[in-house]
Amino acid sequence: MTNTKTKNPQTLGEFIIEKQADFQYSSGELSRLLSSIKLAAKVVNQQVNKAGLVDIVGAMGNHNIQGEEQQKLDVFANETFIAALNNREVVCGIASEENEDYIKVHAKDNVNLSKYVVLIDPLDGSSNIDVNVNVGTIFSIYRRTSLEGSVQAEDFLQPGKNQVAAGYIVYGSSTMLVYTTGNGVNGFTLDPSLGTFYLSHPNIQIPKNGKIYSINEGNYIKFPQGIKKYIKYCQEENEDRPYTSRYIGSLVADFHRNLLKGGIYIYPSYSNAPKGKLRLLYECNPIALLTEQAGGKASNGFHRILDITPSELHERTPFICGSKEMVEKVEYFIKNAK
Ligand code: P6P
Repeated sequence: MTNTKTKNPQTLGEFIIEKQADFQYSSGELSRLLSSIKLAAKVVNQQVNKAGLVDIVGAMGNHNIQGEEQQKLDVFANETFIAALNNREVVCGIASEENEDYIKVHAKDNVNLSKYVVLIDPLDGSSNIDVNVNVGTIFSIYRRTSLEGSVQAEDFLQPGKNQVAAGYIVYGSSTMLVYTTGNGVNGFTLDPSLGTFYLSHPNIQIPKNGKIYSINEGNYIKFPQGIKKYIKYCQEENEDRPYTSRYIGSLVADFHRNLLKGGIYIYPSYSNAPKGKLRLLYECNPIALLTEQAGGKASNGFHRILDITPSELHERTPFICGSKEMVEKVEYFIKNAK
């Protein structure tokens, strides 16, 4: 006797279609865009999951525009997401951490009516691939601002508050796709046997406070005074402290854990990285939108990340994001550092 009470969990495809109604005058274009990201996520997941078995691990010998040695899986992920977005003509432009300049997507009949641009970090944390640590893909979607013709730089250089959607895929013990279109944050877990993402974490809310702090303490001596004081605050025997230090070296994995359990991720500016290390457009802005949609906070220590107007595609920013009260505590220490 099957238990008719247990409703099948909703698939990502069903959810995207159902939520399409959230968009006034929705033409279904954003739904098709999100579906192409879903497809690329499955293809990349397949390769990430067998990275140790096929000749796809290990540096390709090339260096990306960041000067970072490109792991083969980086290149594969980048090409997979670009192809998925290109082939369905759902975007007019694509920017990627792996590409120096943005890509103009030309429709077959040269009339590209798509109104969206996508920015991606195709495989964040990729230096962890060959040691089997979680990696992730981060994506950010805007409506173009230029009115006609090919996509322009201005379409990508928008403040993060203009994003129409943002999310990530975390390839880990299970593979999850977490995203927002401005109406809350929802998480979907891939059933690899069916190749289907199912709604597993509806309406995610990050706890207002937490006991996990994520920062590369190896750089402690170079940190600004306020950050040093906050780290010492986390380690004090007092009230609800000491906190737990958890740092994987993969933003998506560290953020995902803090989103579900409460916590804070910090990549500050310091002597070696005067503007921090993380990229504003395709790492910090999408994660900041998810953070705020889940009830948390994301700043550069002084200003809301989503209010920053970028001046260049690959610009960096100091990044502090997670549980609201923890971010506010760091901001307090930064502002009152002697
Ligand atoms: P570090 C990965 O390269 C990344 O962009 C983030 O995913 C990660 O949190 C951070 O850099 C790690 O940087 O300097 O601590 O190794």
